Formats: sequence, C-alpha cells, structure tokens
Amino acid sequence: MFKSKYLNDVYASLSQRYADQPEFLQAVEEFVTSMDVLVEKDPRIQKDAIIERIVEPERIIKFRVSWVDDKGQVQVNRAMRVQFNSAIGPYKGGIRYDQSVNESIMKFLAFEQTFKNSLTGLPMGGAKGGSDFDPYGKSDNEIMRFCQNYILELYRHIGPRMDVPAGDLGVGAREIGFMYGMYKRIENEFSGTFTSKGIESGGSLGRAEATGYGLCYFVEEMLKTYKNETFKDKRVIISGAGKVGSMAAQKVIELGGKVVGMSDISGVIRDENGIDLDLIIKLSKTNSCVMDKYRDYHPEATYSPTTKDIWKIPCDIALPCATQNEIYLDSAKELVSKGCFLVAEGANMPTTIEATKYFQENHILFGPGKAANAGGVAVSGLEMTQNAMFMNWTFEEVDAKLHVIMENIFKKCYDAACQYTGRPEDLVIGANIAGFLKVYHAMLQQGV
Ligand code: 2IT
Repeated sequence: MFKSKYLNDVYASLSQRYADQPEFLQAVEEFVTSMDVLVEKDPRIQKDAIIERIVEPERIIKFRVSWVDDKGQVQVNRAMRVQFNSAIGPYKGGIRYDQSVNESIMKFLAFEQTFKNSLTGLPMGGAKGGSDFDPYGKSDNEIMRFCQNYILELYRHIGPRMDVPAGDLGVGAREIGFMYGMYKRIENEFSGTFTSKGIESGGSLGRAEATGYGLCYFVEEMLKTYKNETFKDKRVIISGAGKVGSMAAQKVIELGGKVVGMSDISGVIRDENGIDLDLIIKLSKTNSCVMDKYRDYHPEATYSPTTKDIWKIPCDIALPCATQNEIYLDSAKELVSKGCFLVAEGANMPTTIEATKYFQENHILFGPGKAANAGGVAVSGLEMTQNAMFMNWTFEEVDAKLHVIMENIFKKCYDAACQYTGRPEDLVIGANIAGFLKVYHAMLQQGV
C-alpha cells in the first residue's frame, strides 16, 4: 500500500490491532501515505520509531457518567478523553456529545487534532473527548446534570497547562458553561481550562465565528494562489448548518459569493436566489433542524430530505461542514461532473479516501480539514493566551490574528507540497508533512 516497507509494517500491525476502529485507521492511512517521501529522506523517523509512537495515543481515559433525568430515572452513558500527543503543548481538542461517539471516532479526531494544532503554529498538543450522550430533546436541567457529572470524573485529567477541552458536535457555549462551572467549583480557581466559553465567562470574541471564517480565509488563499480569483460570484454549497456551516456561509456572502445550497440532518435546500441565512440562524435558535421548514418562508426554493443530495447541486465551491465521511466516491463524481472546482473541508474528515483521490486525479483543488478547519482551534489558542494574560482582545483583533494564522497555514502546506512533491496543489500531503514536522522534531528533542 505504501512505498516504504517500514510504513507498510507499521500500518499492517496497527490495522490488525485496531481492526474494529475504521475511522481511526482511515485517518492514519491518509496521514501515513504522506510519510513515504519523508521516510525515504530521513532514516531517524524509522530508527526512533516515530511513526509507531505517533499513531498510538499517549493516554486514553474511559469512564462512566451516571446522571438523573427529569423523570427521576438514573441514566448511564459512556465517556472518554483521548490524550493523543503532548509533544508541542498541553493536550487540546473538543468534546463531542453524540450517540455515535466511540473509541474509533475519538481516536481519529484526536489524531487529526494533533497535526491541525501543530499547523496553527500555537503551542497545543492533540486530544479529543466525548460521550455517547445524545443532547437532542434533553431539557436544560438534564444537560446541566449530565455536564456536571461528566466533569466530576474528567476534572482530574484536565487543567490550563495539562489538557484544555472545547466544544464540538453537541457541545456549545451552554455545555461548556456547565462544565466550566463544575470544574471551577472543584478546583476553586478561575484558570480558563476550557475554551469556547461564553464571553462573560472568559471566552474569546470571534471564537464562535472562527472555524467558518477561517475556512473561508483558507479558501481565499487557495483561490488567489492557484487561480488568481476570489469568492466573488462563485456558487457555493455548504453541508451542515451548525456553528461551522452557518458562519462559513456568512463569510462567503460577505466576500461576494453566493450560497445556493445548504443542508442539515432534516434535508437539503437549494435556493437559486441565494440562501436566506438570517432565516436559518433565526430558526436554529429554537430548532436543531431547520431545512425542512425553509420552504414555509421561501416556497420558490427546492427541498430534498436526502442529505447527500446537496452534492448534486451545480456549484463552483463545495464546503463540507457537517461530519466525518459525508462525501463518498459517488458524490465526488457528481460534484466533478457538475463543474465544482474546489472542495475545502470545514468538518473533520468529511471526505473518504476514495473521494479525495478522485478529486485530486480530476485536478479539483482540495483543502484538507486539518488545515482548512484549523481556525476554530487557532482561536481557542488565542482564548488560552487571553486567559493567561488576564485580558481580552476585541473581535477585530482576534479576527485579524485568525486571518494571519490561516494565511500562514496555507503557506506552510503549499511550501511543503512544493518542496516534497513538486505538486504545489497537493495540500493533503503538504498539510500532513507540515503538521508532522513540528511534532516530530519536538519528540526527537524530548527523547524516548
Ligand atoms: O475539531 C476541532 O478543531 C474542534 N472541535 C475545536 C477544538 C478546540 O479546542 O477549539
């Protein structure tokens, strides 16, 4: 599968050991493919067993969360925190509450996070946590009790210099508030151990916008560098209407693009007049799904209940911002056949390996998630800085720093792609190599 025997051996034993973890193996395979060119040039990678070490989490904490629902019934959920790599800074990464959460998904996310955090240039290691708790349909009190009980175990494993969690799917400012509140009561310390906190609790202005805005800043660099173009008049489709998708849509519109399709788990809306984002944001305040209600306000729009139908809408730019594995090969073919020329991942690993290969073979510009969606964790890093300094930056200051960070991430990926492959548009390999090198050098410095 890989050119190097060393990589083949490492991957074979990993895929045997974790045969029941398909998402994790998928993330590792995508990454290890990019290591061939480095392993050839640098024997220390093999000698120091760097790949063996980097694909194994430093620590996984697994625990039970018991809590009492509104009817007085005791409920039990499973939870974990994967502390993947701390070579370049304290563990850092979001918490996901979703029924699908399992060790494979937590490990793939924490693995990706390690290289994503490295690309930001900020001192943050990689982690991810979560629970199979499903927040939908739960009352505020149930959410609070769950979050508090979750922290009653997790608190001993986190801290401002140890591990700094944030939000992810199912975890927003409300959940972070409940978790930080409990943590603070136990530790008796206002240390800012979480990011994406509410502003009054020490959160950073611009954190809520950061992933979506950062994605657009990254795409702007791609458009400028490869095509000498901008978002102006581009047709854009965005899957997911959560924090990432809605803020990406806002920035696309601000930069002159036209969002002609959006989706959430209730379905897909195609609106040739341009999506009414204000309506989506307004409806989202009271509903977790809104696409099935959009035509009540805009009957001229078309609706499909099948989420993957979004990839059938003709577009120039596709921004998958929902979740892992939402673009399979059939959807990739659909996008290419309808004229899409740029795909950038706002979610983590939304594109399968086959779909990514198809895009690259067909010369579609492809921005991989660990680079393109790093804006969220980058501003989390800026939130840590502000908390440590006991001061707050304005929205404009944070946004300007985010912009520079995204430009730098693009440049690092582009330069690595040029240097190691001679293919300037191969940002997949560029992101993997650029993200890896900092972690690798830190691991070498710190010994075995
Ligand atoms: O996937 C991600 O980068 C996040 N969920 C954000 C992590 C963070 O620590 O802000």
